[in-house]
Amino acid sequence: MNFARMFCVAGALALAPVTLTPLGASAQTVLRSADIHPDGYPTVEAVKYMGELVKQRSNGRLDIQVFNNAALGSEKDTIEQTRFGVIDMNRVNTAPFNNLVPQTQVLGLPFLFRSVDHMHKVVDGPIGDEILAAFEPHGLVGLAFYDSGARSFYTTKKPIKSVADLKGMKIRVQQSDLWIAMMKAFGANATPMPFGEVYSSLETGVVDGAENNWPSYESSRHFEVAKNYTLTEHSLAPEALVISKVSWDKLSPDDQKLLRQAAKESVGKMRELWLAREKASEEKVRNAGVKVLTVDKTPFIDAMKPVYDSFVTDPKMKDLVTRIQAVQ
Ligand code: BDP
Repeated sequence: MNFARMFCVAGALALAPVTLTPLGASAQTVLRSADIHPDGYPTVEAVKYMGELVKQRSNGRLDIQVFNNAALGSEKDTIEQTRFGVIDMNRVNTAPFNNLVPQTQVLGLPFLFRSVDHMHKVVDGPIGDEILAAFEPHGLVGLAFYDSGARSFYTTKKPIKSVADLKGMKIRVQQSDLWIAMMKAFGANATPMPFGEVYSSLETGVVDGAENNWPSYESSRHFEVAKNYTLTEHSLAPEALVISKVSWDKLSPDDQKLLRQAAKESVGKMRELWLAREKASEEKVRNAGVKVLTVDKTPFIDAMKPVYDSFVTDPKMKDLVTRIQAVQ
């Protein structure tokens, strides 16, 4: 009896913010969204596009304001702020979420996806939704995955022509244990740091190299100081778009639906922009004199066995990897 009553009270309280939040016809909710990339970068433009959709469909009641260029801080910091509702939304690569939401690690596993098409099929299907749902216990609601192309190594002095060349090199990585392990397995010394510190670290020799996709290599101007780009294409780790659970819970179920739908629709737009930007960025850096090297990927793939051995251990992770591999 008492339990039943407690349950009812708890249920009413849980519903209270949703039903009683005064999001009346005139109230306006502006969601602040963080991104480290500059204007024109596909992730930034995709979230702006999503903002247009929600504004239109809510008759101006809902809006999204993108604070890009790392105006709200580095990714690690903005993730924390988003968890606590200081920032409403965030677009970040999946790697900085790896330690917090272990299920996201699977998307960054080296050489797991056979192609971009394979990655799309996985993130667009039930596995993608399952990983998005895994953010929720950590104060975040996963809305969508965006493309991030393939990541490859770039170095300041010695070009990487084989796995052996990576031995002892200081390579900047994103702040994720999985990525640190990957560098170790390649024989390199992983140096985790925020993206904003990479240019000067390359320039001053704090690191010998880093790794990223064409658009980030270009927009960050890392190509000016690290001119050897080796097409290892070791990971297709996508970007994630999340909203704070605190902000989410203040929205009505209808508005939550509207946001989810607009986020999903922004994915198509993002992919279009991404394809064009990848080409343009590659052309720009090649014209700037970057040396692009191709390698036999087999030794790089083989070197990643210890990463799978230590990160794909528990049955759930194993099952996730098997299901991803089975997606045709
Ligand atoms: C870019 C991602 C960005 C990451 C950055 C990095 O879009 O979210 O911060 O790489 O390497 O490709 O830190």
